[in-house]
Amino acid sequence: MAFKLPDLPYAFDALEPHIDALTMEIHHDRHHAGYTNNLNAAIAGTALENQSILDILSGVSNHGAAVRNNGGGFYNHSLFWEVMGPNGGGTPVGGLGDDINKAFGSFDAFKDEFSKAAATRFGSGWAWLVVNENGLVVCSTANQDNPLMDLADVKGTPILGLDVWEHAYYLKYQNKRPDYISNFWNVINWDNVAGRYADAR
Ligand code: MN3
Repeated sequence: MAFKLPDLPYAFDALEPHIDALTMEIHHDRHHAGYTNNLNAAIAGTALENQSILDILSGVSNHGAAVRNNGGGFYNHSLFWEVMGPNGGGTPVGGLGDDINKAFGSFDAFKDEFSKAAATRFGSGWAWLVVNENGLVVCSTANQDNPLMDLADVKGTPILGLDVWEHAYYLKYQNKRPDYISNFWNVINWDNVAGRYADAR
């Protein structure tokens, strides 16, 4: 198997009450497992078996829909689990906090822009904070696309991502996506995001 489903780095109930344990279990053990298995099936016996996920995504326009959807799903969820955690929330400190203030005016202004990107993504997709040649930028993508893909409208290195597929919140929040988005801020692991920012620069 080329790619392996990463373990969830905390217990299913670690993000309660903001994200419920059953949603986390189904999301990781079924959805993320499914993307991983389907990615491996899509690349089996091809040259992509020997490529990193970053190389596959950066050339994804050359591959089929199965690689695009499942390669994105594999990568996006691997990032998503890590940028959240128990005892999360608050605001980023150090260089990332300073640069968010510079790029967006304030942390609250950044929060509004990111939340709006998540709320207005029609249907299934993701909201992102990325680093690119313009600095820190907020964007969103449809389905399992992401800013690492050569076909993305806004390209860059994602350092924070929010899954706004209904499977990410429907059990607890039903149709109230804005409530899920506002509670996401309570579970962000800013140390992980700051580490990704340092690596990306
Ligand atoms: Mn998902």
